Amino acid sequence: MPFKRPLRSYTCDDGSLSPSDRPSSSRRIRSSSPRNIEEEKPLLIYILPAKIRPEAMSELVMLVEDYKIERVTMGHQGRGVISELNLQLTGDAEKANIVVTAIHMRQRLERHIDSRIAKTKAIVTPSWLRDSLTSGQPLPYWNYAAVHDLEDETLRHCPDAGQDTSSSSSLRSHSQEKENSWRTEPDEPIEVTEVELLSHKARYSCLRPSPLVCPNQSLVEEINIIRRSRHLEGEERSMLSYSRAISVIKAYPRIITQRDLHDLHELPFLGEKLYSMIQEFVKTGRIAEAQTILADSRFQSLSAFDTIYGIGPHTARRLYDLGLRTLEELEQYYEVIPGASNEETISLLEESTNTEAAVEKTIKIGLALRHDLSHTIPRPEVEEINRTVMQELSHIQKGCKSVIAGGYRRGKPQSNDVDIVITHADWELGSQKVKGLCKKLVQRLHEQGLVTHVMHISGFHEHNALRTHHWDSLEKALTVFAWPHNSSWPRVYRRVDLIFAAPEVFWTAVVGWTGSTMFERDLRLWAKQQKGMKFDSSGISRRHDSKLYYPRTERDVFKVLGLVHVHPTMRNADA
Ligand code: DCP
Ligand code: MG
Repeated sequence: MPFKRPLRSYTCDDGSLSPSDRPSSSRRIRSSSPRNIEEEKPLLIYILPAKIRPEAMSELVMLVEDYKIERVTMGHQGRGVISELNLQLTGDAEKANIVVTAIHMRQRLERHIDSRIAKTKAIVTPSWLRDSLTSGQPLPYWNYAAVHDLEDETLRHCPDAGQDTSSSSSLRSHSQEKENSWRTEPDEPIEVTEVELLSHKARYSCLRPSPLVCPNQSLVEEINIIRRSRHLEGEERSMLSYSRAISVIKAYPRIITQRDLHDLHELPFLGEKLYSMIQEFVKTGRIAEAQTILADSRFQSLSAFDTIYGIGPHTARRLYDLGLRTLEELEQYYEVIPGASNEETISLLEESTNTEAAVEKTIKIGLALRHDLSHTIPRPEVEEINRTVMQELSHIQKGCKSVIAGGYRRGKPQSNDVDIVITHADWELGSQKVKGLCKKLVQRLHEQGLVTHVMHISGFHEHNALRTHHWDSLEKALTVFAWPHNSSWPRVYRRVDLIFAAPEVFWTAVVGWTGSTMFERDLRLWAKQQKGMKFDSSGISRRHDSKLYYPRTERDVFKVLGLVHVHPTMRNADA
């Protein structure tokens, strides 16, 4: 959990920062070479508070302080080998070797730090600090330069102590660093000017701003009941009409009242039926059809079955037709003991098939773990799962990067699962380096007791410009994760998806896995109908000659598709 404390309490007389009290640390110090810690000069870190939320600021400070305490304790207890990462916080930017900042614009930075001083420092993102602390060494700066205009200066200050993320341990040539520098920092602020370029009247949801909670959220939720019912009954066309209507209402900028009803005719996808439902809702606060559906026992059973991982509407209806009505009856039918899943997992490391036996195995796991899997995951735990997974991955392959995609990236306070998109930082060689990593990582996480089940695992297939289905072709594993018994997190089973992408399709993978589902559907449709292109998580290509595009940033993905960049938190085009 981030620590909420006033930052003043960290400031000492000499301008350095130190905490007034010290929470127990759960971080691991990586050992490297023996050294006398007393003789060492620390790297001085200045964390610029501007644009960093107070909770995040406190968390960063605590991470450094925890790390320092553990490191010193190890040294004094004569445990011999200690980490080479020796950091000291300072409250004085001028004294610092490294400035950690969430600011990306030079002019903005210079409002806080004099330009002559800024030029003499390495200016890096908060991720550099987190990742260096996780790996126990000062990482090279090339993926972490915070301010593009000061990148040259930052790279000049790169510590050669940092272990190279490629096969060589020395620093790469400057031009190569520049070539390889692309950001994985997802915490960009919302650009108001970009939001203004979007329109709630647009036909594609990738051209509309869709916040997580919209002014008409209760109307959206009422319509969503009808949408879900159509989905459960296999009425896909009707379901899509409701999904489209929901996505249009999500972007409507104010509460719909009697006076607004007329304006709704200007919006796409709101036919007569939807219009009268909205009218009814505005008048009564309810939609009768939605209330009838909610009270329907068939809907209740199908909805309950559909919550189980591995059971889709088709299977739910088949089970209902067999006379099953409740989840307890399902447990008996599948001979599952709640909370205990002894299904063998490691055999699932073989590429997944859709055989009846494989599907049944998945359902049994989903059913056995349903109580845990129905609990949503708070953001700090999502972040900690990502950090843990990446730490384990660093034992197999150095230099990998990840972005947490899915609902988390769209700003959801609680997620149903964790979607982690992973690549290698080396633009040239990264694609070779990530090949086959998915299985190795899952194997390692399984050996460490962190992954208990593998629901699905699949290898890489080439992006195909003519392929019609949209399930991507990236290496991925859909797993069940659980913290060890001695962890500070409760041992609740969590669904974690691990998606591996080569550097050249990393940002398409991130966009593809950020969602929401309707936003993705419209991105694909926009690419096809308006641009003659094919978009999916595994790449962007031009249909007529299969030319492939390799965007280096998320903004580039939107640029290639001829779209204004939509901030992740404005991509909530589903209920
Ligand atoms: N996605 C997609 N098509 C798929 C699978 C995923 O477009 N076949 C995209 C859209 C989703 C995102 O990936 O928003 C992640 O999928 P999740 O099922 O994890 O959904 P969310 O992360 O959006 O929400 P949550 O996990 O909280 O339910
Ligand atoms: Mg998710």
